[in-house]
Amino acid sequence: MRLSGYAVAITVSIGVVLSATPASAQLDFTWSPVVPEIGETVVFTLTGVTGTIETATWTMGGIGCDGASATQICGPLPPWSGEDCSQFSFKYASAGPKSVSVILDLAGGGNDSAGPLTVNLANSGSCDVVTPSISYRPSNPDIGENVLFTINGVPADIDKASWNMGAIGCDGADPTPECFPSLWNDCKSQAFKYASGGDKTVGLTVEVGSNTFTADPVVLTVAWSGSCSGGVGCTNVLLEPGFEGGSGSAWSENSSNGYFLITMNRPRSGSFSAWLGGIDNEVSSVWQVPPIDALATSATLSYWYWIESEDICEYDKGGVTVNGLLARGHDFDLCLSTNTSGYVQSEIVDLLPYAGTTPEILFFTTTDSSDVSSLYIDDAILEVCVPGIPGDQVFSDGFESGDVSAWSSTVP
Ligand SMILES: [Ca+2]
Ligand SMILES: [Ca+2]
Repeated sequence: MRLSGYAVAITVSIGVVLSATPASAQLDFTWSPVVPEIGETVVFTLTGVTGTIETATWTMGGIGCDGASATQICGPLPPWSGEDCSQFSFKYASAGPKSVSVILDLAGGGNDSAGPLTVNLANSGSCDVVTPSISYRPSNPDIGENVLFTINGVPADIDKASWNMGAIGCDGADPTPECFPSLWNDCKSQAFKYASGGDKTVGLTVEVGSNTFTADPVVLTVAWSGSCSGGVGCTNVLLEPGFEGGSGSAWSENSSNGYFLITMNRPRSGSFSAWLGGIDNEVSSVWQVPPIDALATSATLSYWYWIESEDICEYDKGGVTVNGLLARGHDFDLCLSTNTSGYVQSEIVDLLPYAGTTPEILFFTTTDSSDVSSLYIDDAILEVCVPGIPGDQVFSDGFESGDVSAWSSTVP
């Protein structure tokens, strides 16, 4: 009897420990990383859960990236259905202390809570998604030709861009240039001239906030033609290519409704861009007549554009004309399905056939009577390359030897 009695007593005391102690004293949570950055994924993990979670209601102490609510409920409804609510991820949109607590509804009607605990967010990081990638043009450069590399996928300001061009450049140029932003340079592009031909693997890391992001390397092939010593010099012959002079400056403009077209509405660089369209029944145009040197070995126009339209296709148009002729491939339908949701870089217009002239380069839109469309233009480049060697050698590119292919490019 006494032995039996002891046994009963032990059983009861164990039972008290396991089930009679209030569960709320046991529920807790941890998070990782301990001191997260803005925009960094913070994983909260519940410990001491004493049943099956039906819903977990988190009070985050601050809103999340993309406006995520400061109250988050993990439960049986989408998008949570089927998820294990013992873990929960969140990205904070701001720095400083966040008072975090959680309330659980448990299967069978019980509930439990933990917190508040303070999560201290570091004053660094960003909600901006940073996925840098590299593009470049021209696609098949020669030795000594200017290659323009562009960083895509980094909407935030870059604090530093570190390149590895994969080979030495002309004049012994460092193959690992670094760019720190200035008033004139946002570091989102980098020019380089290769001193040799062959395949070059180009790498890039960018620093945004205190984070470093690495782009996937790209391989470009430099043709074994051309040379650094040829002394080809290239310049952008457009004045105010970023429209930073505002209206009434280097660009001529005309709006059928009498609007100023160079505005501060949607700059890609600096403060200004050209805003064409933007109202119904409008014909907008901006233009320049830049000189293209008679000795040019290349003359290429490119620009950044943003299509924003509420219309269906076929009614609102935009594009580029050269001396009044539509540039092939640069005539845009401005409509819902061609919206670019931001600036994109154009293809190149080959203007070498205009060497020795001052062609009129014109950007335009026309809109009809309903459903408005806009075409924004910024950062136009008409890069004209001219040999920088004495006059008696300027035809050494083959013009005099009968190879006229470089001089007879198709008219846009
Ligand atoms: Ca600009
Ligand atoms: Ca329209």
